[in-house]
Amino acid sequence: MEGLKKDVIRHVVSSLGSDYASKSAYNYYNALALAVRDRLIDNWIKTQRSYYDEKAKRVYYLSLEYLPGKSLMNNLHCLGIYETARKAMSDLGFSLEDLAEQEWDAGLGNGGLGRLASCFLDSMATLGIPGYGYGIRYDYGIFHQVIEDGKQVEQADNWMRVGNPWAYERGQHLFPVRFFGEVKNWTDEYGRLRHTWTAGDTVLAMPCDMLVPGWDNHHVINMRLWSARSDVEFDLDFFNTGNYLGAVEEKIFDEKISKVLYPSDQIEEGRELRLKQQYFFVTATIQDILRRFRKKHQDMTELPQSVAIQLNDTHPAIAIAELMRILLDEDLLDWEVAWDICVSTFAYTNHTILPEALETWPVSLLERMLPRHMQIIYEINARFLREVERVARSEDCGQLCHRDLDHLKQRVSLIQERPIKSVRMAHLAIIGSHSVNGVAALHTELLKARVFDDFQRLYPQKINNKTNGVTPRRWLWSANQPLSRLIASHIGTGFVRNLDELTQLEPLAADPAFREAWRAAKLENKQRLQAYIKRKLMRELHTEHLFDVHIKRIHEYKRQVLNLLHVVTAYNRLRHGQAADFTPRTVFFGGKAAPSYFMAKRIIHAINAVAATVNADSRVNDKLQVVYLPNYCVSQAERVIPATELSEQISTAGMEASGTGNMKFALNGALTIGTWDGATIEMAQAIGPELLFIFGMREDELVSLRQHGYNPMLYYHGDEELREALDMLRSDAFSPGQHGLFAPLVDNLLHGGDRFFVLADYRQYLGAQQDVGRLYLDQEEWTRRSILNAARMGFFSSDRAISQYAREIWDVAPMAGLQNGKGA
Ligand code: CJB
Repeated sequence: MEGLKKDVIRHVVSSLGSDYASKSAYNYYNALALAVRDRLIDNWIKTQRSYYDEKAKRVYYLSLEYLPGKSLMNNLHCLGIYETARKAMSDLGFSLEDLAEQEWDAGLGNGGLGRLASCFLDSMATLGIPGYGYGIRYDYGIFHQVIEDGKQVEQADNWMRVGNPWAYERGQHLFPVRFFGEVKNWTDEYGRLRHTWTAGDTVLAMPCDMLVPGWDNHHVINMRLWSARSDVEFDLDFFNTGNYLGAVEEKIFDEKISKVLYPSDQIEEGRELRLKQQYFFVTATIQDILRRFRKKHQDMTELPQSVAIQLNDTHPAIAIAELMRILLDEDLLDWEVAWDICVSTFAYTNHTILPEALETWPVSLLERMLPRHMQIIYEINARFLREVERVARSEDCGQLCHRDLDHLKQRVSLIQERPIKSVRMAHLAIIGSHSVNGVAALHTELLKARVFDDFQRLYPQKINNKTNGVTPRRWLWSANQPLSRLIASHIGTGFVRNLDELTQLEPLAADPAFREAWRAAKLENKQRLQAYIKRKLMRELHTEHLFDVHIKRIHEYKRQVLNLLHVVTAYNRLRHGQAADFTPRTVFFGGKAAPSYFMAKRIIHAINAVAATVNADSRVNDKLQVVYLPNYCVSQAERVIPATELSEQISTAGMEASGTGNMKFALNGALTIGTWDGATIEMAQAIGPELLFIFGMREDELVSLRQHGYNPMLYYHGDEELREALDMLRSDAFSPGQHGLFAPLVDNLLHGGDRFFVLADYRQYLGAQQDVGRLYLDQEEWTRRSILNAARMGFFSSDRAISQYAREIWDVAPMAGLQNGKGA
């Protein structure tokens, strides 16, 4: 402890240039972070060296998004020095919790996809998998959300303003990134046509490394994020003629590439800068991968034995064309050889079946920005369509006439003709990869049967499932110390590395003393949340209420509106005196809406409007409260999830690819009210469906309802309570003086087809909520179920998921000496 204290003081003085006596929390947080980073860097260097020494096959995880959140507490726990740090900082006059508040969340992602990437890096580090995360170091991450007059207002997330003590910026290792220009043809000595791309513009990519430690194992992997740097400092001509701003203009323009994360989430944002971001990070990454590979290899055909590249959704899919370009134009390989290398190296994860989220890029844009890549994509497509024809003709399917073949080719082509001629990035990713995986069992089945059914017929082995998981280090151990300590006092700490060990809790569910201790841990977390809400929102929570939580991105398919209709109905019953047996509850909502997503923003407004009315109504507000948590982010989730008793997972069946929040809640002992969707299905199977509150129509039932003509008006006319709730929303009951404010929401349900079947599931949802309320009154039974939920969550560790990727897709083994998680 004395060593750590000395290091912190030294950093306050020599790294931060401050007087250690000034006791600024900001300085002491930074100094502590630097002292912790010092303790990681030796192991990081040793880890990197060991990959070379052992000729390890490396995994590269390419993702345009990461959501690490805050690093301090997690890193202290991984290093096993949390208690030491707590005491050291207390000796220096600080509470560790308060210092940790100084850190800004690294919010380099939108939601589940980015957070999954961060969980996966944590698991690779813990399992000893030689892995790297690659992405972009955005200067501005996901916007900061404030709620003003009930509406979402976006503010810039200037997280870099105060510096980032965790990152190493490596300004000396720059990689060139080229755009635009033209392609020249030439003939090589064997008479083969060759191509050279001469670029128009060049930008530089600078690596920033963030160290990701494993749990208690000395294995520290790298998250390498690229930052754009101009290759011109000043244009001296402008400068000399006195045009100072003109002189820096190009520099500013170039560096714009890594300026800001696109805040869209599963909605189309086909902007030129976004494509630039994708290519910028992809080419820098591929250059870096090949630089490392070429240190030990000359023969490029050995690449797939040394390198596995996982594409996190289609955002990095242009990597396939980029690797082809390098192999063809720089290494001068033949097409077939280059293509085999590519397909064996790449694998692709799909995260959504929402049609509006499947990326396409206009051919005209690609031709201009990446002319050589567009040529390569055309060639990939031509060869692929010939192969489709060959397979289709050779198949014993007599019914396949030419017309069908033409349709098949149109459906699977990399190019879609309408509404504008574009490249389908998912098709490029499928064709250029040896593995395509979905992220939960139902999702993968839907990929096979619906979205990519043609590809499933063409490549029956390619599509496979890897159900998502979450890291127990952050989402149980670090976020929920009261519960973790209780668990550890009964079954030891092995569960942090091997989550299956939680099954040892099962017999304890029958022990009244353990149940009481379990409830005490929950209450402690509820009180912590209460204190936080009081500080941030100046609101007093009732900790004896059932804490019912719906936090995630705001999206119509996630159906926050269904939850809101339940709240309005409960409000009406209470007002009308029809709810004598109502179980008091506080309903929390939280989440960000894409700034360009009108309906999602209006939903936030409606939630806040209902909250204002309900909370101000003294007839009901001792029994029902609604809280909107502004600026939902990773660190907020770490506070809220441990305090949650009811987890809302109510997406339209078939629409949520997996969900990972669902896992975090159950792991922390919340019971789930949910639909038969995503990974909630597998959770119900693992836990026992009777221990969750499952309701609503299943995916196949919805398909059939749609086919037979779904008429939301029937539900409206047939259900008095539903009608009352919708009429109130449409009137100015929640928006005094602003009649019609929420009419778009209601019209969308009643006259817009209710694409997400909110009305169809309303009545069943109400029934399930009633069951919840009843069960909550029986605290012993509720606690028993809560314990069993957590005890049966072992499968949903990201360690299990990463082990499957490593074995079944990457063919990568943990580093020797780390298999059992022991440090070298
Ligand atoms: N997902 O967060 C995103 N962004 C996308 O653009 C597409 C999907 C989410 O990915 C998670 C991780 O796989 C899933 O759990 C979640 O269902 C999905 O919506």
